[in-house]
Amino acid sequence: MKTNEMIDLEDKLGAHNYKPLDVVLCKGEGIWVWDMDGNKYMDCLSAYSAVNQGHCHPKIKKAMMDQADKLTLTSRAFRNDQLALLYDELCKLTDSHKVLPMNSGAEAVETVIKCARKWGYEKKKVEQDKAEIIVCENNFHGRTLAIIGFSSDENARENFGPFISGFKQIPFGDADALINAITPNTVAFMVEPIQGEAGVIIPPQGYLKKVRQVCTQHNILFILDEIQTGLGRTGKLLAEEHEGVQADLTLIGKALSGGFYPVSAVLSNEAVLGVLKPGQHGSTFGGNPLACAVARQALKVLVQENMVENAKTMGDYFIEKLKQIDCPAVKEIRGRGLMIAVELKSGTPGGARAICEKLMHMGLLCKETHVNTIRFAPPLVIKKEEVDFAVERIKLALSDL
Ligand code: IF1
Repeated sequence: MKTNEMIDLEDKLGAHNYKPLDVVLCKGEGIWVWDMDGNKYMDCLSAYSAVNQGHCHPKIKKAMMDQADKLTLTSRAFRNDQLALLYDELCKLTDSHKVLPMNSGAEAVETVIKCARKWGYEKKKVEQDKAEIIVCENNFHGRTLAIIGFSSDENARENFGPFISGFKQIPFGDADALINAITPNTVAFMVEPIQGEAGVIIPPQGYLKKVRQVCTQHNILFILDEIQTGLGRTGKLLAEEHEGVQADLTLIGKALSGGFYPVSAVLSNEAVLGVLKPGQHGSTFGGNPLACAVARQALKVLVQENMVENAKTMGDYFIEKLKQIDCPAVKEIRGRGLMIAVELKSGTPGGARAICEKLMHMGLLCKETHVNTIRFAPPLVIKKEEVDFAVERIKLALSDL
């Protein structure tokens, strides 16, 4: 089947809940992907940071194949020989004490909402059904009904109501706003260390430290959603390390499997996750041996191949080179590690999407977020000369603005 036939068939039979670039990919290796016509592209999205280790990493693939030959799924009615090893390796790597494995990021977010509420009623003695969780405006935590209920993105919420109550939004980056929003019923504050979908919004230095203190002071659970920022993306294993804070519950997903399989996890401790008793939460695939084997190897290669350090050095270099581009249409260039955004001035003809389409024709795949911001998030294995490849093309694509 030809490319345009594939596109037509996909558009005819598939729901249009995405507006993808018209590129039909069929192969991936490292930072490179190929389309059906043999054209090669640099992937500067990494499946929204789920492919931090690079496409089809051979060692993760081997771990998946080997495990697939042995045992893939048992349900949690029985134990398996991969789960405790993943727990042990995850806890050692992230200084956590208890893990709850799930599948998608949104499932991990739903899990943490349930745990925070249950902890609130049973430990903090909050009045039944009055638990409040504070989140930030312009958050992105997933697409379930509970989660979009506390989204500030109209497009993500419109006509999906009625929503679940018990959530309060405050401005991102403002610790005083958190203090003012707290009531005796507040059980948790959940936030992304850097807001991804909002356009790589980095909070003021000291924000995470301040909100950590406020949560401790008011006996409120501090929840960090590191599903996108975690596992090396910002140049640290977890973005919380930039401020030396530790959340009460940390969410990871995406690159936890290196893009081979949906794997997510809630990292916490006995004091919080201990509120869950048998039969009170779970999922068919959560913690399955195939997911655990893949996740264990995905974590190993991340560390053994120094991908976190590379994200830091290559990210600094990428941002430095981008800032040298002299383009009047650019409003701001920002990022941390290899989580980078170029924001165009509002009113730029064609907006960010037009630049993404131009870059596609130059062999670079990236994604706009909202109207004027382009995200650049290549796999963490990118080399210096490959950053030069990207910057050259970005400069060219911006040149006639
Ligand atoms: C889509 C966005 C990114 C996330 C954070 C939880 C989740 C995500 C910080 C939920 C997922 C994905 C979802 C995907 C596109 C992508 C995305 F554009 F939607 F917002 F990355 F920025 N917390 N983000 O970023 O994890 O359930 O998807 O496994 O929905 O289009 P999930």
